[in-house]
Amino acid sequence: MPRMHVTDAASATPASATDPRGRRAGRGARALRGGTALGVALLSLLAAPAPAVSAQPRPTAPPAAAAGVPQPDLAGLRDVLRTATEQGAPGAMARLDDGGTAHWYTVGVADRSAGRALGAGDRFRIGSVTKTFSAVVLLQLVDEGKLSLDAPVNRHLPGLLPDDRITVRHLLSHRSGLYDYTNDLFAQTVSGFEAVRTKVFTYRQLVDLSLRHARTTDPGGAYSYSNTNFVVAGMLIEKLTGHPVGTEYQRRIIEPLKLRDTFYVHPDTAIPGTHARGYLTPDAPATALVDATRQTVSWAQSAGALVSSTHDLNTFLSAVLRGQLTSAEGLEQMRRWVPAGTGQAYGLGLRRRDLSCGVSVYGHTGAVQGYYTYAFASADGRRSLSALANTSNSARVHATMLRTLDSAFCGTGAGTGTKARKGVAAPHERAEDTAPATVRE
Ligand code: REY
Repeated sequence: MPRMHVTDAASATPASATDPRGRRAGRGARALRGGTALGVALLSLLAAPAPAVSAQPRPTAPPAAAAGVPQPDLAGLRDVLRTATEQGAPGAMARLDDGGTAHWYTVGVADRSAGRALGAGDRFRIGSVTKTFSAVVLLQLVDEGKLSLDAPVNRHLPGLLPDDRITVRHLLSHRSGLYDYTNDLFAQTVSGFEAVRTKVFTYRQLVDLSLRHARTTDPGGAYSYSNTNFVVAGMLIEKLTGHPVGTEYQRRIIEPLKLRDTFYVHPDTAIPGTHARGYLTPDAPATALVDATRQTVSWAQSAGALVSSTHDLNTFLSAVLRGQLTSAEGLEQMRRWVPAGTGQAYGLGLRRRDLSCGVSVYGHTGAVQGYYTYAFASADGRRSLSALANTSNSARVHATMLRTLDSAFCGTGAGTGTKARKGVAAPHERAEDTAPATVRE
C-alpha cells in the first residue's frame, strides 16, 4: 500500500499554489500525514487562462464555467480513484479544469518498487487519445487545402488499400472496414505484449497485418473501431507533409499550446522525465502485474504512441473544442457523429459520450499496456477532465475509471459517491477504443 500523503491546497491562490508539474510549493499547501493506508493528494487552485495558440491565433474567450453542466462532485471523483486502486490499479489520478479553476487528485503509487506516490504532474502513455492529435493534424491539412476528407486514401498513397472507395473520412470515423490487427497481436495479453515490446514496425507492416483479413464493412459502412485506420492516418500525415508524425504533432499542437509534458518518442522505449510506471494486468487471475513501462509502442504509433499529462490533455481537448486548433468548419467535421454503441457516437478522431445526466462530453479514451487514459471536455471546452489508472487489461478498473466522467460532469446527481455501483463495464464500454477481440471480460 502507498504511504499516507495528503496535500490539501484547496484555498490556495495562484501565487501560492503548488503546480503539479513541479513548480514551487507555496504557503497554501498544507501537508497532512496520518494513519490511513491510502494516499490521496488533493490540490485545487485558480489556474491561469489557457495559453493563446501562436501558430493559428484564434480569439480566446476569458475563462468561464462550462455552460449547462452541473457542478462537479469532487468528493465522488476522489472516491472513484480510490475504488480503482482497491480494484488493483497501483495508482489513479484525475485533473479537472473548469473555467480557470483546476482540481487534481492522486491516489496510490507511480512506482511500485520505489513506493513513490503518483504525482499530479506525472507523465504517462495516453494510448488512443493520440488519435485525436492525428485527426487534428489531418484537419489542419484539410484547412490548408492539401487534403480533402472525401478523397480516396489511395489518391495520396497509391495502391496502399485494396479498395479505392476508402476515404480519409472513413479512416477518421472508423468506417473503412480495415480489420484491426491488434486483435491478433494481443489475443494473448502478456506474451502478445512481450513479443512486440521492443519491436519497431513500419506503418506498412502494420497495414499488411490488417490486410491478411477480410474487411469488416464496405467503405462508409458501420463504425468498427480499428487501429489500422489511424496507422494509415499517420502515413497520410507523413506523405502530405514530408515529415515524421512526431514533427507535425510538435509544430502544429505541442508548441502552439505549450504542452510541456507531451512527447512522441517512438521508437524510444523510455518516457522522458517524471512519469508513472505502467502495470499490465495478466489474464490469469492472481498473477503478478507486469511492468510494461518500457516499450516502443510501435504497434500503435500514430494510433496510440504519445506520452502526455493530465494538464496537457485538458489544455489540448479544451483547445480542440474551442476551435483553437482547426477552422470552425474543421471542428464541425470532427463533430459529425456516427453511432458507436449505446450512449456513444464517434466523429473524426473524437468520441462523444452521453452521460446519465444528459450532458454529453467529447474526447477519447486510451489503453496501452499499463495505462488507462480518459480525456474528455464539455461541448464548449470550458470544463475538461483527464484521468489515468496505471494499469490496463482490467475491465473492473476501466468501468470504475469511466465513472470519473459522471463525477466531473454530472455532479452528485449521478450517484457516483462512495455508495455508487462498482460493477463491470457494459459490453459497449468494454469495446470502446480498443480492438474488440483484445477486450478482457
Ligand atoms: C491493445 C491491447 C488495445 C491492450 C488497443 N489500444 O487497441 C489502443 C487504445 C491503442 O489506446 C491490452 N489488452 C491492455 C490486451 C487484451 O492485451 N488481450 O489492456 O493493455 O485504445
